[in-house]
Amino acid sequence: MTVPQLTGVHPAWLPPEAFQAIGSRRVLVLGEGALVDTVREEVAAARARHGGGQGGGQAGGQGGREGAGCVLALSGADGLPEPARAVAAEAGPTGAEGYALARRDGVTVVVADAPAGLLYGLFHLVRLGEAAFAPADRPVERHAPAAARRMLDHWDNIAVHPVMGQVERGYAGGSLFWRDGELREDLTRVRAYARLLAAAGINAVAINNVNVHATEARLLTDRLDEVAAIAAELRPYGIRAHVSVGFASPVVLGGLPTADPLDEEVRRWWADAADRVYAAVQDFGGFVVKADSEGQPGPFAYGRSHADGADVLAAALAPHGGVVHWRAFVYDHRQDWRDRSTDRARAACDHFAPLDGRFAENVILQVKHGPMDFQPREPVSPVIAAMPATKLAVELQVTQEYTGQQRHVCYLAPMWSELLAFRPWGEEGRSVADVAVGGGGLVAVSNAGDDPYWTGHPLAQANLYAFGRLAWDPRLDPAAILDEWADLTFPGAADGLRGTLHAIMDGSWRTYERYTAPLGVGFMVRPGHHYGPDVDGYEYTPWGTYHFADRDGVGVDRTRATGTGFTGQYPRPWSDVYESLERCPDELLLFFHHVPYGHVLRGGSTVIQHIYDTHFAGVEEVSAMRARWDKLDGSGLVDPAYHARVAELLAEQQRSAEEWRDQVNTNFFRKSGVPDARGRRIH
Ligand code: GCV
Repeated sequence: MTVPQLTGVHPAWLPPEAFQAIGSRRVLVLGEGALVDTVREEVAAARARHGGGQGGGQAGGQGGREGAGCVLALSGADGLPEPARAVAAEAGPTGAEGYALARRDGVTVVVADAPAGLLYGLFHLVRLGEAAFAPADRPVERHAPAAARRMLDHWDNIAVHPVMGQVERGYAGGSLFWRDGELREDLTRVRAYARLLAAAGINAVAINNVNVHATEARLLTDRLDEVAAIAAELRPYGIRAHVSVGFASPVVLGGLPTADPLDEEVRRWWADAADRVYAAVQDFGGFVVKADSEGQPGPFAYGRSHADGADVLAAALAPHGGVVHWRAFVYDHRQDWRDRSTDRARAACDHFAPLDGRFAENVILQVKHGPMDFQPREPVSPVIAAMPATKLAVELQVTQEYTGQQRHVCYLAPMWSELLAFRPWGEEGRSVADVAVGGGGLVAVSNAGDDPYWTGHPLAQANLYAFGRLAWDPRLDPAAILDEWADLTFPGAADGLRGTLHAIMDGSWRTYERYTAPLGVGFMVRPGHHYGPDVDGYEYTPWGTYHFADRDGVGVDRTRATGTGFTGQYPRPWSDVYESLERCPDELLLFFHHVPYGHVLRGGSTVIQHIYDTHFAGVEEVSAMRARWDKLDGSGLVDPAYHARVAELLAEQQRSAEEWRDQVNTNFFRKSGVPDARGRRIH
């Protein structure tokens, strides 16, 4: 294992300088195992660059700074030196991925029971930098991830899809894994990606799109060596590979006449497929399945339930310890817009809640965080509260499909943090984070690609970092995560940049919401690619994504009293809060209620005036973000190319925000006939 070196690619949150504190000291690494070797290699690479020492002797000896030293050790390792022994004894068991960190008698110590913990401990030291070696003793701190699985899903295709391209909803160039139908010859970048992910706390990656097309289906058969090659690059950083599979694989790949999950031959086919995969990749994570959704095949074709469907894959994976991520994103995408009784928001709960308790132990039901589809504002999905006897994973979208497509700054950690802290059963009950960490963990759609900055917009790196950190600990403060990311990403300059980064990024999700989607209305985007405004673009389509705006009012009546009854899918108190026009939070009003434009919000404004005000304010906020960034020009705090790219994207964000403002305001002015109370220009 060698630490990957890339040229021409931005180092994101692991620039060489981030290893200065470790690399300039004498470091002792003790223990056996592949991930311990990774730690050793990391330390050796840091030392080679920064002139510290590493060896089998005592920490704190020659070769580094006088009196400095560091021990990274497995708690059961031979020859554990005194400070590490004492820290291990005081810390007690650290678990499979946890570690303890302390500083005693001038030696900084990380101890872990298992190699993965040591790797995460190393990255903790990287985050701390010099602070890890401050002269004073540091009491023992124990760290362990909240969720056992912290996963990224890639929507990467092998063969370039005629409409969706190489990466579906990808805004960061091509796939890190494949190019034009072939596995990339040089996978160094995949290893560098794994390294970044491990430093953020991720430990699982699904490598291909959940929409499984003909070429990608073959990852289970004659392209299995590609899975093995990618898995080999992820493994040194503790990341397991998972693969998205098509439910119809027994037919498509196996030539069977059916994919009926209750058919014996089908069950055998899946068992053989799993055996083959594990023969090639012993630490394979499992399958991800999008079934009966947006044209993907599924068990409904055979009159079977999704529990039956998931079970056949689960049974195949169980002997190997693998899991099935079965997605709950099931709805009718061929809806008749004239039919007001069908409500896409209801679909996942209607399909899955009755199956609670019927899924096998190794099935994880992967639920999008909202009931629709990653809109800038949605309530939490009611499925999260409706299936206490099922392991649930909550799915987030790091790729910014509906939040500016990595052309707009939109720091998503505040949104995720808010929804993870939401308590579906009220203040006394468990939170969304509790459900996820006690169940299947957190999953997100990745925003990374072969772009030189990894994520298209350089500042979108913060979203990838923040997802990993929140999956590790959902209670982390988004602003503190931003500091961490900035300290690592801009070594030596973070102090000068912090104010600007917070001013631009902390509130950027709310700013985005202001100039796009007011009060929980979603999908006012251009159909297909989903960038830019189109107020009625999805209004009369089969996708079930409506706002029902007319000359009198706007919003979707999802109440039990007069609407689709969706509010009834929530437990109390939210079923009552959302049902009530008076108690429903303003930001979700139009998600739950259809109201006249003159309806007065809890905040005191009318709905129409709120639409105007927020759209003007959103654009002003973008102008302020831009002015702030421009001030950095020539400051020496940011590399000029980085600065230029962000500046260029902010200009596009401003153009787009103005377009949103003008289209949304004009549309609602024309529909309602109500002028802006402040007389601003509406076209
Ligand atoms: C991978 C939305 C996106 C699709 C995506 C789908 C999903 O509908 O627009 O591109 O498909 O979600 O999550 O499966």
